[in-house]
Amino acid sequence: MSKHRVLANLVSALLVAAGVGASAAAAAPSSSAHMNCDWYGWYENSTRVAIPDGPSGEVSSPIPVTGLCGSAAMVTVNIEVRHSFRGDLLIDLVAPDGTSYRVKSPSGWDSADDVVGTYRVRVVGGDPTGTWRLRVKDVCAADTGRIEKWSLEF
Ligand SMILES: [Ca+2]
Repeated sequence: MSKHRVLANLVSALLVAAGVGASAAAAAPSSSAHMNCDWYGWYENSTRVAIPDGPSGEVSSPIPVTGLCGSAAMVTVNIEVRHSFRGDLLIDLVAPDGTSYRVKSPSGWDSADDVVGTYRVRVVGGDPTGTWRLRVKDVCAADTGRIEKWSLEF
């Protein structure tokens, strides 16, 4: 086997190991199911939800996701939470399969208001169809707030 051939085989094996072969196959629509789905999706829940005060306040806001092709490995989460002491807050993104991904940890030193920002969350690849949830916990008494809105981009 030539040196060039060995290299080609190695690259091919690495691509398969990295799952590139699988996604390349998925990227070439061959069935009608793939023709009725989108490769990009933006979903929002703008229903205001009050966050019960800590130390054990917890609330979650759902976003149902449908119509996406392929699998999700990275999700962009846009969050607008209004709160008078954001260090109280622990925020997780919960996937349809129940796996939770930490978006923000609480901090007793962070006395600023509000959590407003965009977070890139790496998730275990899989079918993104189903109900995603933003779960917000308030771990300390006194200050309160609400989820104003949040959205997901795939
Ligand atoms: Ca609180």
